Amino acid sequence: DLVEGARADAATRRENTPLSDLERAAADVAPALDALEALRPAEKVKIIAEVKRKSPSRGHLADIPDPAELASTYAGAGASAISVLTEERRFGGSLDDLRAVRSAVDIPILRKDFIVEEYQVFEARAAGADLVLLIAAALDQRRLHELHELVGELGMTALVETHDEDEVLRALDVGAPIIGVNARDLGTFELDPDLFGRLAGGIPGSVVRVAESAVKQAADVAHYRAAGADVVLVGEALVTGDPAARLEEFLA
Ligand code: IGP
Repeated sequence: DLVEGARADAATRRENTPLSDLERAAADVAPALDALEALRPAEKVKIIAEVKRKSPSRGHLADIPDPAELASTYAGAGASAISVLTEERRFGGSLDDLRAVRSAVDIPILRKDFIVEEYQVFEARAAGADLVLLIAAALDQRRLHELHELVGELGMTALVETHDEDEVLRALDVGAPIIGVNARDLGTFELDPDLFGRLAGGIPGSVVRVAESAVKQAADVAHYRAAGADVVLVGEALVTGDPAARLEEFLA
């Protein structure tokens, strides 16, 4: 499955780059940007724009030969942060993509992957990430807590992704400052655009609420906003169209 694939790929990278090297690299890069500040609730909805080539549910979306250029376009069009899918097998991403994006923008960058080990968190920081996705469904509570702590120790911010009420409670229990609700079930790939609205009431206003997935048009952003989203995370709709034009519509 997705988690085991990500774990195996991390183990392969670890053979070339031991954890001690990564720890040093993570200490040498510029400190993480304040993602919480960048995503703080405001009068207008904010958008995290995603660099996404393909997905297991949707197949090929876009080639994206130059992720740095796409990220610059996103930043120029008003994105508050950039999400970079680094999962290679099913999403066609890489840490090279994240490094390229880091060199191009000065807004926070989210490492979007199936993160289950400390090694991957150090990789994220060494590559210049400011935010790390932690998927509650992929982690038991102890792992979620440990990885969440490490993300904070490295100066980054976690975005804890949830898909039901119990996972929201688990995210709150570890003190997640940013909680996402993914409309897509990562087991069945089914979309439920109303899930965010059902779960949002259980997320206190002191936490940044992120609606993830299922935005096709501006009305979908408005729908999430009306349901309480501070931030909306959009991938497919941006990479399959004119990214700047779409982003501007979504932010209008
Ligand atoms: C973006 P969409 O429907 O706009 O392309 O979705 C993002 O929410 C989605 O890529 C995503 C994801 C994930 C991918 C959300 N959580 C976890 C991989 C792993």
